[in-house]
Amino acid sequence: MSDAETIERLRRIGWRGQALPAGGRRLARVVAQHRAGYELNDGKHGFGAQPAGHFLKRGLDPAERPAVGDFVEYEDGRPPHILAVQPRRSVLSRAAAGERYERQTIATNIDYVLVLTGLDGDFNPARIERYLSLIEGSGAQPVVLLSKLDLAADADARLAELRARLPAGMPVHAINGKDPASVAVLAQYLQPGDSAVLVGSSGAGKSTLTNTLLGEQRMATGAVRGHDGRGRHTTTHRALLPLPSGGCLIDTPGMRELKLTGEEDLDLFADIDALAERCRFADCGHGSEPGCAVQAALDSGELSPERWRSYLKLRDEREEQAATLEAKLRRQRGGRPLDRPHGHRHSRERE
Ligand SMILES: Nc1nc2c(ncn2[C@@H]2O[C@H](COP(=O)(O)OP(=O)(O)O)[C@@H](O)[C@H]2O)c(=O)[nH]1
Ligand SMILES: [Mg+2]
Ligand SMILES: [Zn+2]
Repeated sequence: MSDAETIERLRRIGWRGQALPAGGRRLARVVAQHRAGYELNDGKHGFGAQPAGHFLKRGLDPAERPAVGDFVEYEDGRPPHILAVQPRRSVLSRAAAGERYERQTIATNIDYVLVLTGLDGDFNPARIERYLSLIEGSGAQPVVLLSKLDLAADADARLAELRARLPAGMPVHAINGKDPASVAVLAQYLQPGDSAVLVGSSGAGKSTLTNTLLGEQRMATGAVRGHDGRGRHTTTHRALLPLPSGGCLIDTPGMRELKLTGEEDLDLFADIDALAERCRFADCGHGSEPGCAVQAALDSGELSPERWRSYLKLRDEREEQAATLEAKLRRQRGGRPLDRPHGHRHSRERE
């Protein structure tokens, strides 16, 4: 196979690099990660691979290990070995649930993050804002999707509520994930060479939508339990799937917890930051202080109480995670202070 053909094949599965690796190394994309190893695809074939020893060293930042979406350099063998991860054009991560601070990579080299929420009991604008905050620094574009349009009586009202609440220009689509005609609106995000990752709670309809886009029932879907609108956890690992449209889709398992990493900017709430700048006191707590611009906006209805609460929750969590991250990095540096504070591009308070 000529280099030109190899490059053409890799382009189709989303590669944007210029030159193929030298030294007999080959290139493929990570399409799945199992406990027992990785699954790669070179644009033509899928095959298993193991990470080289240096990826297994203790103390290695998990963010440096191969993740779904990565283009990796590997050497043939039984099994093939992943030697290096190519630079990523985007990385979507979250903090792992649990006591210790650890960043977990959800997917890399993606162009769009499709945030899927059911228009049933799953509907929750604050959770959508949490996802959007996580996506902000990823390098990928967010797209908000509302599924189960066919089941929702009040879809128009919820759509209007969400559009009013989210920044102008944020794409929001309501769909029936079971209906190919309804999901056709997503073609614009799934053109040849595009990569999109689907995120959302378990039961939101990720696997159902994936199957409709695939044109076949490849992913197991879960029946919704009656009482809470949630599905069973049916997707067990992330998997990247080439679609008939030419794009690639990553289906993720439902993520129970979506902790911020501490590096978010919360640009989604820039208007609230701007409001707070207008408070009479620089250290205003936005409670009962006189001249509080936030309270005035809440009173006038300019700022909704739900959005204010959502912001406070994410802001506090971001601050807490940023402090934990900073402490961890300081420990790793043997107690030396950081030269670069994380996640504080915008100062929260006037100084
Ligand atoms: N009526 C209807 N049901 C849907 C839709 N999307 C998903 N479902 C159902 O919701 C349940 C959970 O869907 P699933 O795709 O397994 O969710 P996942 O956990 O996000 O992968 C299944 O019973 C699906 O048939 C939709 O747009 N309309
Ligand atoms: Mg699923
Ligand atoms: Zn105030």
